[in-house]
Amino acid sequence: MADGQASAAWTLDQALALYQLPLMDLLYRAADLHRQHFDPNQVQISTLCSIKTGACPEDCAYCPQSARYRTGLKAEKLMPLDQVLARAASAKANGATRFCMGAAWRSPKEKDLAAVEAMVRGVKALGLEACCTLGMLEPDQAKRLKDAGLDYYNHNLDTSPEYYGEIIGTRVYQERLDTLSAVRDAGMKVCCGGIVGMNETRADRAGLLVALANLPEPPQSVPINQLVRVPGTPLEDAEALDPFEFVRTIAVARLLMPQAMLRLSAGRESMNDELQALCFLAGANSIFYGEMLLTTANPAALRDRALFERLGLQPMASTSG
Ligand code: SAM
Ligand code: DTB
Ligand code: SF4
Repeated sequence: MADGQASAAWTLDQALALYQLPLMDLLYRAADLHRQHFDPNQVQISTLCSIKTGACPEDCAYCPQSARYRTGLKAEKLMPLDQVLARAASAKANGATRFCMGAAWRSPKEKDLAAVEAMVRGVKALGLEACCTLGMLEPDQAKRLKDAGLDYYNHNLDTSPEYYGEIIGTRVYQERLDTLSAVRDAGMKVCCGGIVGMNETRADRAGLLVALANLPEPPQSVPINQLVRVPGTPLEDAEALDPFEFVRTIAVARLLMPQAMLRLSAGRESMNDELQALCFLAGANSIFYGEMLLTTANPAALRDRALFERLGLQPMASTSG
């Protein structure tokens, strides 16, 4: 560990034992630990922008942007700089503190990276935190993004090492770990999480959380996505996850990674306010805000504002984590 205090690695059995607790005990423990590290009434707000949409060569079974599946998505070229910055300005005006730019690439090409560097500089000049998710990165590419001012890089493990091969065939788990090392070594904050609701077992969900918690440093930001079942993708008919199992996943993530920002990511559109409130109680403290995720719907800003009002939640000013 960076502070010299070796912390024991989490085991799958430990994570599964937490999952198996009575829900009230699990929630109580997660909420208690959450309060030791965060103000439980503050939620960080990020807005997503798809800077390059669709026609992706990868085969991720959940993804509407893969060129291999007929999802009816219209592919678009890289968004011009002025349009990206107009989106960022509007995200800021609506209360977001972080602007996350996503591109449907396996990895960025040279000319793409130069364009993204300019976007990062522009977003930073607006006074926003900047995050990118562009696929795999080489160490020199990570350094360039860091030099441009990028705060966070999002690259997910997506699922357990054991289940991974059922979901993605075009890149292996180790390549994901290598990208995360490049991001960490460049001095950027790591945003890394996964997806649940892909017909995986509880052991896979626990395995994902253990893999995240046991990275050389736990990620500063952990997005937990519930699969958005997009027609045309191989997972369009995946079995819906029990909402309490989703809440358990948030709680176990909080217990394994006490200091991480834990983001309630994709899937909120299909969650009611009561379920989201339970997720905040279990330790979620970050959301994507704005009508769209990358290509699918997110709750309307008006609905989220009403939710914050109902729950007495405040948007977080800015974060260090
Ligand atoms: N192409 C880059 C990559 O895969 O690293 C960046 C963009 S990719 C869309 C970012 C993440 O979005 C994926 O790793 C996955 O976790 C999430 N995602 C994509 N489609 C999703 C879906 N249908 N439901 C939930 N999460 C999804
Ligand atoms: C993450 O873990 N979830 C976000 C963000 N990182 C880039 C993306 C969710 C995408 C959901 C499907 C879509 O809208 O295309
Ligand atoms: Fe491409 Fe990323 Fe979608 Fe995989 S998740 S198909 S890499 S856009």
